[in-house]
Amino acid sequence: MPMEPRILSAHRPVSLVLATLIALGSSLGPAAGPAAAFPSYDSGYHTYEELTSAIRDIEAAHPGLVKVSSIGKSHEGRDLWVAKVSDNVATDEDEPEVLIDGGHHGREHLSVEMALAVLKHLTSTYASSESTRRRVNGTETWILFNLNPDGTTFDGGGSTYRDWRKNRQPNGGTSAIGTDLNRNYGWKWGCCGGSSGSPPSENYRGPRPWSSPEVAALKRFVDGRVIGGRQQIRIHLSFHSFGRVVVWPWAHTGAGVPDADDRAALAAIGNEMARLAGYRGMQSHALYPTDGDQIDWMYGGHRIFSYTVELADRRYPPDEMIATETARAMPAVQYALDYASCPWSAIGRGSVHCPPSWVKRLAGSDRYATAAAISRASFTPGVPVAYVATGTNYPDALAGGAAAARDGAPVLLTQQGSLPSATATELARLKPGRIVVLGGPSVVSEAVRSKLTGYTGGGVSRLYGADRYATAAAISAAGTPRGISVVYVATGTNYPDALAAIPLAARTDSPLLLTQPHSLPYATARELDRIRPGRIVVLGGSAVVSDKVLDRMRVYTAGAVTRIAGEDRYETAAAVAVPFPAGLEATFLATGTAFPDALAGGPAAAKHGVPLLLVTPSSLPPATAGQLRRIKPASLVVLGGLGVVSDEVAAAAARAAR
Ligand code: 3K0
Ligand code: CA
Ligand code: CA
Ligand code: ZN
Repeated sequence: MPMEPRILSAHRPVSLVLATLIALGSSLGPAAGPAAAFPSYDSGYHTYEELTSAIRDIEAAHPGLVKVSSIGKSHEGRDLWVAKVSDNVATDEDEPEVLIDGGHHGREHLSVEMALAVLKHLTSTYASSESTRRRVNGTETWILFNLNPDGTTFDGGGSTYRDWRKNRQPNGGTSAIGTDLNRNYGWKWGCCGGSSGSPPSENYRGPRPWSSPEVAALKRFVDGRVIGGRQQIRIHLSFHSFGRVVVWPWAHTGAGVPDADDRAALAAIGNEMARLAGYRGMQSHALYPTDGDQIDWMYGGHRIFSYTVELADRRYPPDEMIATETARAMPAVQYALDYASCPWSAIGRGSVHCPPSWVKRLAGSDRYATAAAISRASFTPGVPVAYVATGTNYPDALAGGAAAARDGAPVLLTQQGSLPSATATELARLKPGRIVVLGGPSVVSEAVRSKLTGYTGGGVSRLYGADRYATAAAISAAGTPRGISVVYVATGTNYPDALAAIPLAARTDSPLLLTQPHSLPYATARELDRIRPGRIVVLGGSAVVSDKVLDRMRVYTAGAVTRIAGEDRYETAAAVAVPFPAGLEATFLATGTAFPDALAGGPAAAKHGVPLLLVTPSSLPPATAGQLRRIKPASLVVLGGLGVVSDEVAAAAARAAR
């Protein structure tokens, strides 16, 4: 039973174990003190120790479906156990996730029994029930059994209950113990008279948000479910008791959440869960105002559809009621699992908010990881060459993107002074024949260049000039034959036109040169003079590349100098897509308002022979929609996280493409 010493002794020398135990002192309550029990008439409830072994037994009986871990420790040092339930449970699959928790309030023992009942239900009916299999296999359900094991243990530890709500954290300067965990969340904490600032109060919010180790651990866990810029948890149920109600955000104000569809879907799902359990449903504030509570943070901080479910009709339901009351609420849990993949489908708005499965999003936690994800999705190990450019500006990656597209190679990004781990991991996977660094030592350091030599057998070279124009010219000079049929020229002062041009330039192995809006840089002119292309195509209208500059280029070609242009970057990208045929395997979508997530997209789209269109973070421009309607691609590839291309924009693009 002494959990902590055993874990410590497995990893640390004995003297350190002793020192740690002494340092932790009395906070190691569960290891040191007598095992707590429930009052004898309620022995059907699980003590913390009984709960721990029950969870472990179920995990052992269903190793492929259940994986138990700890999200952290309570104030007194008890592990906060979470069970993940899914098929292939050891793998983080791309499935909608659901979080269920219990035990915020010490005396609400039925909420812990409910969490355990959910685990029992999902595992014990998995083999016999097709609908359980669908729910378990289709989602990744996290069950956090007891957020306040110190409080529940204290409450149940006597011959009668102690009516204890808060955790067991001391408050400096007072003899009052405990923080109300459900007032300690950092969203509108203490804002609105829905909590107390006084330590003796039942609703004491703590000295600051997240001050309780239990709520801080839950925050770390939930924040950690943001992967590739997306919160994986879609629906959250927090079990409490009592009242037989289901409530949803906001709790701190009577106003509904601002987004109309979220507001309607929160209510629709909440009301249906209530109906299924024979409960009442309402916005939390209508029950009574609270602030710093969990569901407001879950929704406000993460846009998770979050519900407090108050079980039963009395404070201390006798243990005979555990089975009936948990069974009564189980249909609400099933409903939540059923709607996790797209909560808005509860109000018939699924196609607006949830892109279909043939829309693939390539995103990482930052620009470097996004570029790596884009590369990983399109390029296979053994590529002849990989290009590496700075991630802090766009010109080098764009001019290099055309060369990469020609070579069937990816562009990856780096910081000036250090190679990001996502880039390193992708290079290790790719094993490129050689590596080309784009830009001089002031943008990609010698240290990074030298580090890159470890990822290829073929050496690392650099291409760069005195400025972005000279760098683009140098990249072109390294691989463009004289007399090539067409050269593309885009502004060097913004990225969208050049980005969209890369897949088109790739069709003729053409280089991409850069120009200033009102004057043709010397390095660009000199490279055009060397190539003497069959014709020159300028990206964008006269506002981005002036007519004067266009005229200056005429001396370098016997053919025409023409524009591909629209009224704005979205129209220009759409015009670039026109030569691509309908019925393509894919079309790429990038944001037209921020370069970092889009930079690596050009060569990847080129690799598939498909165009790259632009969207805003929150809207699908008509010109983009028009090309999607014409091309009708079999799939869409969205570059970057929700912040740069929302699911709503991706879903709108999908509707345009069908
Ligand atoms: O979101 C909520 O409305 C929370 C209600 C919850 C609370 O924290 O006050 N009710 S309880 O304490 O009686 N379980
Ligand atoms: Ca799974
Ligand atoms: Ca997952
Ligand atoms: Zn409660």
